[in-house]
Amino acid sequence: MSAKPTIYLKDYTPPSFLIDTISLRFELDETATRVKSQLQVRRNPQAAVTRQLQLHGHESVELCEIKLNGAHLAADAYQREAEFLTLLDVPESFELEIETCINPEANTALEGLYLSDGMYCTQCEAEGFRRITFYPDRPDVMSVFTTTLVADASRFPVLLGNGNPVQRGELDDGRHWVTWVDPFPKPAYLFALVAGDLQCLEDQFTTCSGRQVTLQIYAEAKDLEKLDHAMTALKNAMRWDEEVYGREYDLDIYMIVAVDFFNMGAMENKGLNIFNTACVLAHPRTTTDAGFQRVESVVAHEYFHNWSGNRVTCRDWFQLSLKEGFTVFRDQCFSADMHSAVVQRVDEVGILRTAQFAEDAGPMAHPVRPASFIEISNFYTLTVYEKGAAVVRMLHTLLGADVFRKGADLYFERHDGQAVTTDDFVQAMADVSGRDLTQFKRWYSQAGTPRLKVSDHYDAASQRYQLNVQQSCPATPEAQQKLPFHLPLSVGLLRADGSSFVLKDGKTTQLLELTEAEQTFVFDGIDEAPLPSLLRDFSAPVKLVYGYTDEQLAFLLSHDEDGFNRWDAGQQLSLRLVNRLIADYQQGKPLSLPDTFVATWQSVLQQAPQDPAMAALLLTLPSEAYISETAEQIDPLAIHHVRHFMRCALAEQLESSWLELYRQHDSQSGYTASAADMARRSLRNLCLSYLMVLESPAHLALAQQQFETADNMTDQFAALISVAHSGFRDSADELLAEFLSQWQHESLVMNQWLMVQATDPREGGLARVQQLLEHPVYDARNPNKIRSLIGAFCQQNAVNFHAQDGSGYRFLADHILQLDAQNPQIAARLLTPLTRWRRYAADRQALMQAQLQRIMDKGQLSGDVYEVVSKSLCQ
Ligand code: 7MF
Ligand code: ZN
Repeated sequence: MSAKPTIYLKDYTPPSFLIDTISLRFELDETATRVKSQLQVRRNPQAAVTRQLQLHGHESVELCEIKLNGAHLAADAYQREAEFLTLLDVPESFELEIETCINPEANTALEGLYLSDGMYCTQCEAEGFRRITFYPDRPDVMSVFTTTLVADASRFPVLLGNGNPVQRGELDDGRHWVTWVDPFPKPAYLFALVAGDLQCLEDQFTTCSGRQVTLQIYAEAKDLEKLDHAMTALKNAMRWDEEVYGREYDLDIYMIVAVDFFNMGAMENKGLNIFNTACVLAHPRTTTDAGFQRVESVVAHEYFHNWSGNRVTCRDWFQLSLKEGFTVFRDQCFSADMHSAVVQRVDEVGILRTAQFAEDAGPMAHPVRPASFIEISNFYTLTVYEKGAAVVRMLHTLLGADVFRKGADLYFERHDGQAVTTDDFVQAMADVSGRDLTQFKRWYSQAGTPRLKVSDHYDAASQRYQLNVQQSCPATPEAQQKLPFHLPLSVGLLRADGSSFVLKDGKTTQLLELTEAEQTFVFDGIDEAPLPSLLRDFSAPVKLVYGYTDEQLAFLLSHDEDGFNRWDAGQQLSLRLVNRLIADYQQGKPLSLPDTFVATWQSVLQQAPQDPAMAALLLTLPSEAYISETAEQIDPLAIHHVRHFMRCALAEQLESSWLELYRQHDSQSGYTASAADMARRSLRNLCLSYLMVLESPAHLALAQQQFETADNMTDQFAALISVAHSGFRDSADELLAEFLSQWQHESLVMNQWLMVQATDPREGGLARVQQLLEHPVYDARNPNKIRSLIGAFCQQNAVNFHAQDGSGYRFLADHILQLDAQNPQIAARLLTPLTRWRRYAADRQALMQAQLQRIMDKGQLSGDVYEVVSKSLCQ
């Protein structure tokens, strides 16, 4: 049982005291770091009068000394509880001095101050600062921070803090110190420090108003050569925010530090971002194209937070999507501008429609602005991030780009330096547009994925076409009944020749606004029966149902002018076939592919050279995860078997086309990271993956040759995975061994090596993973390793994880129990696949529930794991 109480949004009250300034001095030591903090405190005129000051403080923090206005506090003047330090009687305004002692080496949770590979770093979002010192650790308390770091000069030559360095010096004992001042008031979650033996790549950026900003990216010396891509991404992001949002950077220096031990992707600490090495290091030899793109988008995301998150921050953690949803929307638009907009959209909708929709249908479902939580770190979710971004995107679509920009300007201007709410964000949009967005705000308060049921009617005599749309939303833990949403439904109408009708305002895409549970939209002057193209560019995060025939989907696939819908038509067409084949498989019938389906693929293959990026998307079958999300009940074995069967049949029947395309898309000259080259590689490697399922020695030789001769990780890794997951066992083992010896000193490459093996669908997966847990490249304390091995096995190896004997579930539960004492955030995140037990048949349900119960019965759980397990069991 967890003793942690549930926190409710409705209970929010402003802070009783404000902290105008905080001055921190860290005497860094592996096991006993001394932290002196000096606070200027005053009562909040906006809050109810009280003489009690309650400060947060984690139980691991030792209180050494406390002084008020220079005088030691008597022991009966304060109370120390597990999570708090309460001063019982304080004046209106005063100076508070606190000295604490903490142990970075013992910090395996990686929250607060800890050691990553011998270097000091911090992670304070959301509630890590209370593991450093006693403080009102809530985002609506904003203060000007001054930080002094003191450490051994030879082992920790680099000492970094937020803001600008203002003073430095040396002590007699071989230690040195640096003082940093951040002039912008900020909440404690944006505090950071780093101390280590680091090298940096430095560059300059001239802002739109002509100010010079120094850019520095720090890493261990061996990784210095992997920082160029992040630097380019940073400069592109800075320019983009100036051009698209009119937002300029505000300090003289912007630093990024790469660390190996990190619970998440990255963190936007003011002026001092800290990044997981996996999200900042990139080099063609060691990083795949997907890795390059991740680095670019994470660098941009953290940079964009400087305005959407730091200058304007969250009032409380229920408002998390205020900064995260908006910032994800911003980084999505940035990536779309840097690369192919359709490919970017397909990728982001893929995440939303598989993982977020699944979350919205499970026991942890919550609104974009949750109403309650036990542990806030469990709410850094796809709903807050991805659905939150989709909600901001809908405002952009409803208001148009120009009005949206004016709304963003007003929001930043009105709330600069404040901690605000999602209502404030929407209000700025309402004020500039003159529109009433009250109903729209239901997107923030109602969970669940709405369903749109669309039907139509065409009357040739009156040339009138009508679309009828009904919306509904399933019950979720917080609410049985849902009110209708206000949402943009973008539609086009196709003629028989494939062209789009010109609709309102001379445009071929019309924006319909849904507000009612049922609505009918009328189109006049439609001179032939049209085929509707619905929800273009995925204009709202909903499940759309319309009775297309297979022929109509194939028509959209070849003719729709909306790239996203063209791709989606192909996906829906494949999905239907998948479902028919799953039914056949379950009834023991033989499987076969209809000729029409193969013919459709043949024609996509023929046109592939015209747009390789799009072709690579179109020629990829719906993922097992997406098939699972859309299934009535998930049968992991059937899904895997059917998808594999389809890949084999398509490979066999179109073998010469795959081979020809593979050969055509060979790189002519060396590697480049251009969009065209990435598209070429993705199509070529897709061809290889189809060829390899045929298990022919000739194709194996092709893959082996690609593995040996590749000058970049994208091609080498694609060859590796295609062989490693094939029936050629000996060749698979050989290549895996060769890859290991080639890259054993590259930690991030070894994550990929672990992942290939963890996701291998062939029999005996669990045993292989268990062996790898003992391998020298594995490190049970490093979150990246845990995710690459245990996480990948449980989330991307459905056939093995869902083994009928329940061994996969037991394995996961064993590791959660072990991990919870070490790193509760990672333990809770790893739980996700077990929480989905209701989606499976009774036998698997029982096995999954039994493991959840076993975790629950352990007792002494962290709040993180307790919240997820208890909610999963009671729903
Ligand atoms: C791009 O949001 C998109 C999302 C919190 C940590 C980074 O900037 C962040 C941090 C989590 C989950 C996803 C992301 C982040 C975090 C993230 C990173 C890059 N404020 Br938890
Ligand atoms: Zn973020």
